[in-house]
Amino acid sequence: MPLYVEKFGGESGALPWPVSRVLQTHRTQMASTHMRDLFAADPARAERFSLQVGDVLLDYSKNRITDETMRLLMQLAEEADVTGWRGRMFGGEKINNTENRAVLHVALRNRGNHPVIVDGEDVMPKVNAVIEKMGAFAGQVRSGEWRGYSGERITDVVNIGIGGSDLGPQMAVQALAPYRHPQMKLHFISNIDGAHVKAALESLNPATTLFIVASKTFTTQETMTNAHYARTWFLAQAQEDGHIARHFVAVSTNREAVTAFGIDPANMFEFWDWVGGRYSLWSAIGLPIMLAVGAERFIEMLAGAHAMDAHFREAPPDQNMPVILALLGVWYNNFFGAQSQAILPYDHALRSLPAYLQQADMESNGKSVDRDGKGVDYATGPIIWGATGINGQHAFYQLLHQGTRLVPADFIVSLEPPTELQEHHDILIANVLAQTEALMRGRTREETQLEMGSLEGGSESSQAGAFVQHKVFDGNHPSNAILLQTLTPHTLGMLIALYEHKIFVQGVIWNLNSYDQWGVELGKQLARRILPELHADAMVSSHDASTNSLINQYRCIRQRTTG
Ligand code: G6Q
Repeated sequence: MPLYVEKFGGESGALPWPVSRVLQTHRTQMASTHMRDLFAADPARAERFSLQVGDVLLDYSKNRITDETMRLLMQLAEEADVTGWRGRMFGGEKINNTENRAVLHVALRNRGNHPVIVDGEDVMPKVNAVIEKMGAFAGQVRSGEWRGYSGERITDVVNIGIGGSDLGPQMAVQALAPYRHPQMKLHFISNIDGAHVKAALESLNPATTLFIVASKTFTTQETMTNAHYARTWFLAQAQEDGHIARHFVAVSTNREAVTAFGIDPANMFEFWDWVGGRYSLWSAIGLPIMLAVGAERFIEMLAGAHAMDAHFREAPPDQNMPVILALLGVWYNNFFGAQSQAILPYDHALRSLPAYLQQADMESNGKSVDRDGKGVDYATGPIIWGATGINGQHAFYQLLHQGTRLVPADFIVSLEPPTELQEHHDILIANVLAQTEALMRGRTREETQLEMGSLEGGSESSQAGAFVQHKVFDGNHPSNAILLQTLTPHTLGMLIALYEHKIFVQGVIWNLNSYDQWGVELGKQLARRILPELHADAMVSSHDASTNSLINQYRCIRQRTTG
């Protein structure tokens, strides 16, 4: 039985490239092809559809593809001019056209140090200067040379930031936990819910705590409110404003606002408008990562990303990992009607990766107008979701196996065990391999009957027949296996850069500007309008009936609780 989405898929209009029509016809031809048969017919399939870059292996053989599919998808990349756009990005052209900005997170990890020109200026000297300044600062804090106002060493670092100024460093600090300084604890405050900041500060000692206020704009309401609260909390004990300099540093592009907050500009780590928030963990926004694991490890992470950049820049499209991953995503998104993409790490250290990629991908390609502001009639970025795979197996995998939706999945695995618990690791690996196999193969009615023993005697009752159906799996569910030799700063850098470039390539194929985020800006404006109305004396009536009523209910509660 065809999947629901396949039956009603094709609602998406055609992509604006000629080969799209050919791909549509090819997809119809592929409708009855089962991956099980493709594997049976070609013993070399896994080898042919696998690619190794350094310590990262991509096995994409469990996809609904043939050589012809890949040939057509490569043609799609060519017609969309992926190579040309790639050159424009690396060349510092202002491909973020709605904000008139270059897109140069690749310059932040340009370990080869070749000049990167923006507005006639090589940005590498200032990139390197900030890395050096971060390194010197991190070194002092980590060694205990940097002391708090009472003369004690710093034991806790609190990053106050949100979105791109939170998710990246938080994910990377967690991923690199085995490399962490044993006497340094990292905390992340993002939520404006007072419960978050209260709980985070509860067990901390102001005298041994360092705050990083991380905000590209230094105007984001959530971050600034939490930062002001933290400053008040700190001063309640430290008393003197002069002590702030030992305990508050800023990461921002806005020197004026940092100074106005009371942070010494000498304690400000700079980055630039050509670094998008969700691509900023390579910049000074990565300061918490450096404090946790040290400058050397941080630079190893940059070097890993640089290695993936070099691969993306140089490898031919059909041997190019980000290009292949992107095209497979487009194949399901635009030709099979798949609405989402699951990210399933089988590595506890990567448990925040799905949330990180959710922002990276959905903020970049969740757009409905093309680069020229014209509405699109084809599907663009998918819904990105996921969680650690092993927990997911006991929760949402049921839908992946037997639901009515097509959900392409990326399984991310570290081959070497992260601990000495070898048996745990063997079980983990056995599970991920079993899942990718089961999703691909499924289980036929016959196999199910044999397993249940219900074929014995030659016939089955209609009751038994119906029951068998519950245990049948269609299979043919696509997945990629991304295998890391082991999770290190270097492979983490490669992995993140792999996804960044995948997102870039998909943006090119969907003809989007992947680097603006007007939806986020709207949220920043709207709440500011409602905020004063929450403590207005008179009933609020300037919105729609629902919003008015919700505001007024809150006003009543607020009046009651604040007297
Ligand atoms: C990322 C987005 C957004 C941003 C946050 C925080 O690409 O622009 O998630 O990172 O809104 O912004 P600030 O760093 O300016 O506080």
